[in-house]
Amino acid sequence: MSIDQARNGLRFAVIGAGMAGILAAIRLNQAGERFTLYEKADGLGGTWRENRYPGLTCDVPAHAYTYSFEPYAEWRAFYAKGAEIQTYFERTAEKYGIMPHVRFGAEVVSCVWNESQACWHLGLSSGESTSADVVIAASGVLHHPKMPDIEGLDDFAGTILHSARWRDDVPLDDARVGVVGNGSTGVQIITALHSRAARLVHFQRSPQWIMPVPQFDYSEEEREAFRRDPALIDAIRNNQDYWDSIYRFTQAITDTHGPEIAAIEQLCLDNLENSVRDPALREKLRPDYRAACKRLIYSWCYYDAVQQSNVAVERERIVRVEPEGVRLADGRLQPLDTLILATGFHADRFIRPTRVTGRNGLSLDDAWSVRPTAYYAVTIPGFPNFFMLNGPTGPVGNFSLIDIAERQWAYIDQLLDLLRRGDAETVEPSAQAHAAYEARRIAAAQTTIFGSGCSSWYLDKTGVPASWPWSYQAFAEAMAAPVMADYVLGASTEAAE
Ligand code: NA7
Repeated sequence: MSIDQARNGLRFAVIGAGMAGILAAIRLNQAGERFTLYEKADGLGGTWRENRYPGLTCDVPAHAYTYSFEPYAEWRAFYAKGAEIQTYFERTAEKYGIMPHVRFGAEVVSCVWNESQACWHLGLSSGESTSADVVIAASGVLHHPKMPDIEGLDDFAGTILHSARWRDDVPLDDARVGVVGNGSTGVQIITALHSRAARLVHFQRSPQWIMPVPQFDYSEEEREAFRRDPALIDAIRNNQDYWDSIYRFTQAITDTHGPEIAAIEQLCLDNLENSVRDPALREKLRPDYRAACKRLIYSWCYYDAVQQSNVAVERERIVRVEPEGVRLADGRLQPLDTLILATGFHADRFIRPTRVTGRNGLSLDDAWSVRPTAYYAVTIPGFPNFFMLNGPTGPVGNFSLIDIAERQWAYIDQLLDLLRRGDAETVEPSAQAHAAYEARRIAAAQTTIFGSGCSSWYLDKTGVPASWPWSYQAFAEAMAAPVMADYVLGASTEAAE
């Protein structure tokens, strides 16, 4: 097989048409590769297609939450709304010509490695099957809604729904609305609904650290300036203050007694003291765990919202849901017409429930029986030519996952070059390299702020923080070049012959 044949011969399957899958598809298209992007839903956008709740906003500045190669002059505000972000992804996918490669309504239910053919066999929910030499799993992290373990949810006489399963017929205007949960989602919903609901109750099991951030609109003149001169956008994206704040943030996560985390805590505490007038409400809203242990909430208007006369913060424990509303531990009933469950997601599924089976019949469920894991968040021993974007143990936090995915793609692309050149037929990390990485990662993760004693979706089921435990710069360095010695290369067909 010549080098050219090797380069043209690979067939790629990308699973998931969200931010990361679109990125992979664009890069594969630019490289002239043969690929199909499988998407179980009828549209692209992933989390931005799925989440449509009022107030949905990305907590990363809009100009930083874009692909590096596709700046966008049209953002209407510093922090963009979900619908705008969805439009951005749709436009970008169109512009880069990937739509003809997307198969919508095509859920991949199984991926099985075929040793003799050295390729993956994919089963679709339609019953069809297909094969690919390389699988890119870009199926997202937060997409399996978590229902709370509260008794009586089915008994509620009004409308009840999870925030990620929004419906346009939900009674909100002049209604009595309850929101359970105060992660980013619950907080954003409260800020959007206080001016619409007759009464709004925010049920909080644990108060949150609220980081004050500026929000402002971009005027039409500013957008016109961005259109004329994309360098203005680059200046925002590459703004040193912005990057310094990210570096400080990851420093804060990893050095739990350092000045960076102390500064974040002080900023949030000052925000609470200065923004909330009523001392009793202030105490209700005061967290009793370390800042950034859960994902920090970035908000410019939450404290304003909860001080409106029609809004109540409820810290009493929920006992059950009854037909008329929510019954609390002290016996009170909060009567409601609508109950919104902003109770988060099962963050440990990744590509599952797709059944992935690697070498020697090893299932991903078995490989992940203790916790989901991947070597440097990208590759898994026993699963050759299988690459994850935003997979387990990758960085999470208040920064752009687009940047994370782009760096991961640059890393994957270097491994793909081995296959393209015909240097190898398969590539996967060695079990030893992965075990050493995971041991180092777990040891470091336990000392991060995420492991400082709070519950959150950042923790795996054993209580260990599931994410990248080192600095942003360390991640950038790791992604710049794979350590090839840590990879096992399967002989290429020609080499074997
Ligand atoms: P999160 O951040 O996982 O928040 C879920 C919230 O729901 C959190 O406040 C939980 O309280 C609360 N919760 C969950 N179960 C219950 C029960 N049974 N009773 C009361 N309260 C409950 O989800 P989000 O959707 O807000 O955000 C997820 C990510 O999406 C976010 O970090 C961004 O990355 C985007 P707890 O804190 O556990 O006491």
